[in-house]
Amino acid sequence: MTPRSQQPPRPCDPALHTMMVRTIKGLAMDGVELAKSGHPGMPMGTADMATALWLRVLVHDPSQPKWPDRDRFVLSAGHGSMLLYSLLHLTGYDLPMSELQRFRRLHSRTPGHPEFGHTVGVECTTGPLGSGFSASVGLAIAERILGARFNKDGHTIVDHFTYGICSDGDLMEGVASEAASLAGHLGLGKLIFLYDSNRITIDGATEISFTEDVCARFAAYGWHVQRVDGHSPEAVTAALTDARMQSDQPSLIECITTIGKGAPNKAGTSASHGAPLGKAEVEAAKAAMGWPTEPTFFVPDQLRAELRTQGEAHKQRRIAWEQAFAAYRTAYPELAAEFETIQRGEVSAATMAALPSFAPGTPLSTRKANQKILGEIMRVDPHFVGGSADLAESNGVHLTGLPSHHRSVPSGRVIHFGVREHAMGGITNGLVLHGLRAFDATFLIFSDYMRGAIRLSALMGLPVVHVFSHESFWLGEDGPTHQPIEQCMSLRMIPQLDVIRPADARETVGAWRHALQRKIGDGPTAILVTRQNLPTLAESRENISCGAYVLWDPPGADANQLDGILIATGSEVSLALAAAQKLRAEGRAVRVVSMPCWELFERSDRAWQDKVLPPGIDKRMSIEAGVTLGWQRWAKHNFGVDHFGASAPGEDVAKEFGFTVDTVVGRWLALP
Ligand SMILES: Cc1ncc(C[n+]2csc(CCOP(=O)(O)OP(=O)(O)O)c2C)c(N)n1
Ligand SMILES: [Mg+2]
Repeated sequence: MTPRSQQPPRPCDPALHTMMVRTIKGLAMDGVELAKSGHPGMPMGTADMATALWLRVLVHDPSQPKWPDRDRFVLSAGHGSMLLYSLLHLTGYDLPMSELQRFRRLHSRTPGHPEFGHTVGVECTTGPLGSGFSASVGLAIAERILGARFNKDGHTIVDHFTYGICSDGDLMEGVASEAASLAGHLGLGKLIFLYDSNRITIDGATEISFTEDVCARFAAYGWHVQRVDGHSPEAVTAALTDARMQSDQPSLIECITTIGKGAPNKAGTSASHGAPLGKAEVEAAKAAMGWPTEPTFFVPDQLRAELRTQGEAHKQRRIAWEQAFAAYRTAYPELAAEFETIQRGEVSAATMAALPSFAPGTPLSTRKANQKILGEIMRVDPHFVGGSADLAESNGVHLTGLPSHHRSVPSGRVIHFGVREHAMGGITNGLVLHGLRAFDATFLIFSDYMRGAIRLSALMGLPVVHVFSHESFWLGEDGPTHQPIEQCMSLRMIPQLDVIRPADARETVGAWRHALQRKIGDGPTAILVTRQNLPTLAESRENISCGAYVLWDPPGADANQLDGILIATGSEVSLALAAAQKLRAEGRAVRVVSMPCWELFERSDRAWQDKVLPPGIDKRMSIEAGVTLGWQRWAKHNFGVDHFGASAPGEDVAKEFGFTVDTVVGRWLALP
């Protein structure tokens, strides 16, 4: 098969192009009008470039939306969702007209911004500007890693492009700049962005806030850049052809456009950005392009017929790939089976079996435990990829002996994200959207820098693993700028994200076991690991699927006669244990509950919850080196840190803040 980069653009009758552009404009105007909200300007301004891409270049099969070797298309400017919904509908995805007519309505498949997993053909949730751009970089890296692993002489199984459309707002965002910088460094030749350069944002013309030379900036990042008339199908197609031939540089095609093109009074102004055009303007726009006012949502029969024919050609191309894959299966049965495992989104049994065990006794930081676990996973699982934002050693994700991803090492699965936390999160989302399993890593404090991406990993239900080290003031000398106080609790507030703060090496194994078991649709896992050593406890568990468990009961004490319960997480579990043992010596029977993961405990059944925290025992104290806000859910009394940290050795800070056995014992004894 000719490499996709060499395949010429498909021929297209200019009249058909024009008809499709007008149809998209009509659908966008009518959809927004009916919904009484939405963004008509972007779809109208980009209908030309999108039509050129979808009619002439994009390789996909709407009848098999999950075909592994399809080109990916990401609408980073997610507010222009009616563009994507129109394209999906017209080209034959399972998105009927009735759904376009329910744009932005409750339970429709056409939400305000495109949502992955909700609408067929949507490759990535977009809307927060810049995020789709960064995820696209992840998709392109994944394609390169998979190509390096699976393609063999005479058998090209993975060979597709990642295309996107981004807007002024996308390219103003830091996350896109970070991601573009890394994409340029990596030389991702199969990543191509069309930039809708309409020089309009919500507040007006970009001259009020965005006047740099974007092409020069991207050229400096190492991108191949072109500037074309975004309303010329020939110019856009030629630029796409040129871009596809740049095998060692990602491409930005700045398309000069007019927002709301076709709206006689509102085109070229921010008035067309984010509100219905209004009946009169829609009628005038339709009249100007020779379009009927009624019926609304008009699609010419001829366009439908043409697109059906094209759909058939797409299908044939996909079938040819299936045949190539069948030959591949004969030649490389093991690799073919592996490829299919990835498509199913499964983690192999071999990977689960590779998780190490830790014997009680030797003190070990949980980041070091993490390093050992991750090393084993990466060694046995060729689909596991990831890296850190310049903190590999510190985060416990430094993996010796594994090559780093680089333009000259496309098979490398260790990614050096550089100091780019937000893009790291977005790129990792893209890697997982492509079917790989992926982790990223930084200090917990900098999870704030990547929160937008973490939230999207949760919203998309992606089983990303976020490794966060240096997870409390115990990190010590770096001081309050680096000591997380509110981060752990604030991550717990994100739905679908499971936050695990393991007590020791054994619970860290449990954290990974859980993270690996999550699938697309379930959501991400954040694993919070320590800088400092912790005792590896004989009482802890390697299976934490219940979220919390009784770590220790005073020997001989009747469960119904307990004085109370200490509930702790992470590094405070061993502290709570020592305090409870001391209290026992003073005649108090205090249970210790380790609660590494709130979310899992909440999802466990009621009987288990009551067993761990019997409703009759309400003298409970939580201990966690972070804010206490929220702990009232589990314990009447709460011990934590409700102020910023301090720069000093960790032990000294702990003493200052009262995280010592004696202080905890004293606090317990002082409880009412
Ligand atoms: C991170 C983020 N900040 C703010 C917004 C709100 N917002 C939506 S579109 C937009 C800017 C619109 O300008 P542009 O991206 O050029 O799109 P156009 O108006 O040209 O369609 C803004 C600020 C957002 N979606 N995401
Ligand atoms: Mg704009």
